[in-house]
Formats: sequence, structure tokens, C-alpha cells
Amino acid sequence: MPVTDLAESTKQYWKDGYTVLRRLYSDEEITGFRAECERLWNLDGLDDDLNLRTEFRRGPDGQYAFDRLDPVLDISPTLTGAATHPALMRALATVLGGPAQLLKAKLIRKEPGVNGYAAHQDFLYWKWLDTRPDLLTTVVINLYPSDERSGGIGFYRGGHQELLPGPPDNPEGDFDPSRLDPSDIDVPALDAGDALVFHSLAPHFSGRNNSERPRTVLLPSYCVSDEPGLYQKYYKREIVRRCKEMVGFERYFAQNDAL
Ligand SMILES: O=C(O)CCC(=O)C(=O)O
Repeated sequence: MPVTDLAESTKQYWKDGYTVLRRLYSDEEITGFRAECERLWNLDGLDDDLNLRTEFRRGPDGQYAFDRLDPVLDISPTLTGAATHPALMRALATVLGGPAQLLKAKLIRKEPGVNGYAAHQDFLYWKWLDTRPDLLTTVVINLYPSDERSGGIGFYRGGHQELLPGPPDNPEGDFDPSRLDPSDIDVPALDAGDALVFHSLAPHFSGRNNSERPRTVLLPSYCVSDEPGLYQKYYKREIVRRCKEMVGFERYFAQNDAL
């Protein structure tokens, strides 16, 4: 049973740009989600450079490590259940002030020693949706206890008021973190079953996983909208983009060139 006061969470979300819904999922549900992640992570072909679902990050030895399955819901009814759980959908409707619709969802598993994500605002990548930032949100469904040491997400508290400009040499790119005050950073410690909800303009980043176990989270994003088929619209564009820009295929070309 959720143990969060939703009125408090809503206040915190709009003030700080994020909030944690504690114990949204039961131990039994989390056990099922963990087993499903193990199954997914052991599917054949995930480390294939041409697999459009998988993305890579630098691991401890400088080599690429597979860390992301995106999209994932179409091959996992269990994780679809997690991302559309009635308790979550009810909580989101309260926090956002209207019914939320699924936009996208990815599974991130950061092995020990694998690096994190540079500071960014998700909305920069969603401008093409032509919707207001206040209507877009992401949820971190946390499967194992996680904190700063395990590479949890850090936020610049209250920084979700505007899209921040990139550095002078790339003003349209990700914002320059040196423009923000490091004393505003908060890395919420999460328990298994907690759901962290953050605004599409919340400036955030994550560090390397310096713990001994993989950090595993499901990250669905949502939009308050009446438009049907947003999820399908998102991935139609995203998969075409990856193909056109050949995102993720660099290693394949390097190997090919070396033949
Ligand atoms: O889970 C993480 O380490 C960071 C993910 C993130 O920042 C994102 O997907 O926008």
C-alpha cells in the first residue's frame, strides 16, 4: 500500500521539480519485476550492435557496457503492468492535475563501475511533442535500494522553471551545469518499491555505480493528454531517428572497418 501523503507529494513536486512516492509497489510485486528484469537481461542478442533496443555506456574498463533496453514494454507484459499500475496512475493524476498517458519507457541496469548520465533536462529532447513542459513527467520505478553511491539520479532542487541554455559553443544543447548552484543538488535515497516522479524540466544527472550490485530502474514517461497513441507516436519517431542518425551503430562500423 502506498504510504505517501499525495497532497504533500504534489506540493513538493511543483516546488522542487520531483517527489518520491514511497512503497508504491509491494514486496511481492518488486520480486516479480526483479525476476522479469533478469529474464530480459539474459535474452539473446542484447549485446548485438545492431539491436535497436539496446544502448551502451562506458564500463569500468573503458569498454562499452550494455545498460539500457528502450523500448521494453512491448516485450514485457510484467513491466507494462508496473508502468500502468493503478496506484501509480492514480497518484500521477493527482500530482499532475489530470490523467496521464504513457509516452515511453526504458529499463536501465547500471552494473558496478558503469558510468552515469551527464546533466540534462528531458524536455530538451521532447520539444518536438509540442506540448507544455508541465504536462510531461518521468517516473523512476526503483527495484533495489539505491542512493548516490549506486549511481542514483541527482536533481538541482527547484531548477525546473525553464529550459536552461547550453554552453556558448552549443546553446541548443544540454545546459551547462556550472551555471547552477551545486549546493542545490539532492540525490534522493530510494528503497525498493519507491517511485520517484520528476518534472520534464528538472535538471538532473547520475553518477557511476560505485556499489557492488547493479542499479536497476524502470523509467516510464507520461504526458497529460487526450491524444490517443502517444506511445506509438513516440517510438515511431525514435526508432526512425536512431536508424537515420545511426545511433548506437558506431561499434559495428568500427568492427566492420577493422575486418
Ligand atoms: O538512471 C539514470 O542513471 C539516469 C537516467 C536519466 O537521466 C534519463 O534517462 O533521463
